[in-house]
Amino acid sequence: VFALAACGGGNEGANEGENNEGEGTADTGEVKTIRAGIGLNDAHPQYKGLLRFKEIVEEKSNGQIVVETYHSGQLGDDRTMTEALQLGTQEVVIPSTAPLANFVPEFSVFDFPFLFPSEEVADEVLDGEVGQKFLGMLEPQNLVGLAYWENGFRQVSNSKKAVATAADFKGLKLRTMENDLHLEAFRALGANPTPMAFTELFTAMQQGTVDGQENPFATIYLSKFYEVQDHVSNTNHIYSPFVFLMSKSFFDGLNDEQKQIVQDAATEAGQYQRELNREANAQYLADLQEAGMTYTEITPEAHAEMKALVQPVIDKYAERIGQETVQEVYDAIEAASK
Ligand code: KDG
Repeated sequence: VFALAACGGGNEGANEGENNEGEGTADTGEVKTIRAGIGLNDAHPQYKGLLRFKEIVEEKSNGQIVVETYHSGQLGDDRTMTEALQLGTQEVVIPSTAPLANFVPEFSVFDFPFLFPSEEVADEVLDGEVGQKFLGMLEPQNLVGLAYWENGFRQVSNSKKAVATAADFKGLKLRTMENDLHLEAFRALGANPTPMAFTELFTAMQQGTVDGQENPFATIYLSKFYEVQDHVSNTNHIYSPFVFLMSKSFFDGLNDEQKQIVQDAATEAGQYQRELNREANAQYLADLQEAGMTYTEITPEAHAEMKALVQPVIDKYAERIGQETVQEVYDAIEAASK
């Protein structure tokens, strides 16, 4: 609707002699529209962060860039929306790194189980040199990575039994994100995993196609998974970053000032989103128990056992990605952990 509204306000129709109204606010005349989509719903900090992005961009661009926000997979799931960015039919999506690894395999490294020891270390690595290097790998895929946001530490929930040790994964039908490493890691733990888009997950749990899933407490609570799940454990098995992506063709069409505006807004809104995400985490866990789920804490010994079981999968993917690249990530984590 907005895309053409102010088109050519500067010169076109100049010979008609009555076209000067409305000039002055806009120097280029053209209003650009960003359609931004996410899979999570409008209660999630990810959507609140997206609203903040909208606010900043619209204000700083004096309305020259308009942001339309879509949640709950209204525009598709992570994979289809990312493809839409490549085609130039959508401008922004904020997927987890896991489905993004289907576009740039190196991103799998961020989904290595038990990689990041804390959110703060993840921030430092992702916002630092190494994280930026990975964002650069997106360009040949027609994608521009503007910032990392946070999905967070993932936790297993299910409708069958309390998961306390690795042995409890045996036979559990778990939905995973569409990512081979996730699939293999859950197989190594003894589970029976199925890849599926987030948009199909609630129904799959409701109908019993899967017994459970894994997502941060925020998602489990805000997506009301407690209505169809009985048990949750702090498996903390993977820290999921989000990547704020923009279509490269759209980004290239912005002038330098506009590029800076969207870059700064993605970063600033991301910091806000991370804060919101962390602040509420403890509360979400309490809310889940309040809603009737049993909560099982994983002991350090059980964590160590899980880690040993998935190590061969990590080794396999480290080989595939390239030891040197993986080592850079390990070194950055070590440096950030000091
Ligand atoms: O908006 C983000 C979602 O689309 C997705 O990335 C959430 O972690 C997620 C999942 O399990 O699919």
